[in-house]
Amino acid sequence: MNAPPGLVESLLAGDRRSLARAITALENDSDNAAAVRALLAGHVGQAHVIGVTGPPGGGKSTLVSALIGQLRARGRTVAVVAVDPSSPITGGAVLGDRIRMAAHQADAGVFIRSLASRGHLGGLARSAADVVDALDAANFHTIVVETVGAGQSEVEITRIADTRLVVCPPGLGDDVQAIKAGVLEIADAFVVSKADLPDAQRTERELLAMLALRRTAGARPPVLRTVATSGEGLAELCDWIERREVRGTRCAASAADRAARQLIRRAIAADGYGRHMGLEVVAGGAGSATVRMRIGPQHLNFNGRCHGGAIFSLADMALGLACNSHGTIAALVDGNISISAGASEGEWLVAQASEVSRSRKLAVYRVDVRRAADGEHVACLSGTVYLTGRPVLGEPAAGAGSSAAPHTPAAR
Ligand SMILES: Nc1nc2c(ncn2[C@@H]2O[C@H](COP(=O)(O)OP(=O)(O)OP(=O)(O)O)[C@@H](O)[C@H]2O)c(=O)[nH]1
Ligand SMILES: [Mg+2]
Repeated sequence: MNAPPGLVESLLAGDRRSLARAITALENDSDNAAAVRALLAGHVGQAHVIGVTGPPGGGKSTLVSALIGQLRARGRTVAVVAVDPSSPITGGAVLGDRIRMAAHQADAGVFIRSLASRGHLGGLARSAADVVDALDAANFHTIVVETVGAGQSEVEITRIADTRLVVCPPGLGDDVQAIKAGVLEIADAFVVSKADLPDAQRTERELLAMLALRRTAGARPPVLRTVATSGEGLAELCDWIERREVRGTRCAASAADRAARQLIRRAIAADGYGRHMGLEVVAGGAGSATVRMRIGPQHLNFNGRCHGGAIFSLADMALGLACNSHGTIAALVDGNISISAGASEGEWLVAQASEVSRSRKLAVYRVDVRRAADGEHVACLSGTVYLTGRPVLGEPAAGAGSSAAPHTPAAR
């Protein structure tokens, strides 16, 4: 089933209601979830995803709320997903989180969403991953995923994070053995929360001792102390988080995609024809590109409709960026366009190009052009390109640690 028309486009453009609708579709795994998932796939890998896990009542939500304040003060946008496998949607913990974080609700740079149990945990981990993708595509800089507990189930969920924080409140019992081995292995940092409580020092000592035994010096994560209620230690935690800046590690092939995205951005900026036509890149990756165009008077034919040549230009630009995104010049040897619907002035058209096949010398691409407002299919361009092997405008290939280069559609 298709995604609701325009939903993903408006999510990408920053519309919060569309984001909330997309998340609901993903969470419920509704009929159009697969289509939404597919449309989001090309737009992820930019956010820094931080998993926060630890025992119930350990101070996670208070910490996350304080962290939001710190990150906002540093100009970051923040989204939070509170995952609670144990309580139903009306359960106290989830409700409590929302109230606690309510102070941030009015801030447009903050988005908070709770995910509650829908049966088995695998499903929950899956929907948490989907929701994180939606928030990533909606352009949040930092996404925090809060999970309750400290067992294998949380390890599953925090797999989607780039950075994993394990919260250890004082007084976990006799010692910190409650922090299970699996969690110890995945932690990038430990946070001794509620450090104003008397047992905090002992908890920190025990953690350090356990880490000295269980992890080699090079891989030993730091142990930080915070008092979330007063803000103590938050700046240090935030500094540590910002120093990491690991992103996109949860996305397969993200390094190639990131390089391709950079190349595409630079290529379109240097493309005179694209600028003249008002073409804008929405997203890109290795072998894919999404380009949009708002139909203006200059795009109209004598019947007052969008000129076929303008539609071809849009599709051609998406194809050109996608096939050059690997960093080597690709020359179009055969292209066919079929136009199935018209478009009028003021409407946005979106062209999505993807790689169908690729061999050493040839690659095949398909571009779908749709009307953004209702998702109506407008045109399909299929093209075969010859891979010259030469770097795009003389620069080394992307992915080989290179920078990108401009190209013109004709040079493809
Ligand atoms: N003394 C002290 N209490 C704190 C601190 N941070 C949180 N708390 C208290 O600890 C309790 C639990 O805090 P939460 O932030 O809800 O803990 P949580 O880990 O999110 O709890 P669940 O989501 O229910 O597992 C609350 O009563 C907080 O007020 C702190 O830094 N110092
Ligand atoms: Mg909580």
